[in-house]
Amino acid sequence: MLILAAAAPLWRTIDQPMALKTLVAAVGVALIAWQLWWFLGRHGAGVAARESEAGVQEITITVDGGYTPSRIKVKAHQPMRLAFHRIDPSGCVAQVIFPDFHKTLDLPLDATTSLELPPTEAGVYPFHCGMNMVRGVLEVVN
Ligand SMILES: [Cu+2]
Repeated sequence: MLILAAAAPLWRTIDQPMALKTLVAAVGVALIAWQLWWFLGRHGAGVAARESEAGVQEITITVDGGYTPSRIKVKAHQPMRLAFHRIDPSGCVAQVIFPDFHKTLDLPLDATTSLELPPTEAGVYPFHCGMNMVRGVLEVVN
């Protein structure tokens, strides 16, 4: 027959020092802040596209676990050509989507694929991978 020891409680509260509780809370807040910065923050001011002789703004974006640069600055009312150089074998980044331009581009591995976009108004135009996990921003400024 199984006899349960009634005297011993199943758990007991261990009172931790206030300093330890504060430290744990502070580390938690710091991790949340870091996570918000990592996922939502701006990482740098962005990289400006250079202009070709034909007046087309050009920039090459390396696709490797993310877009480098991930924030691209171009001038408004001028055509642009974005060249994506994909070296990441992950299927995640096999496509890049520009929702505001209704453009979807397939990116073959170890190749550079260019996307030409028409001159556009100033604004912030996000782009992302097929699953909306890897993101970048096209910043069009006057
Ligand atoms: Cu993805």
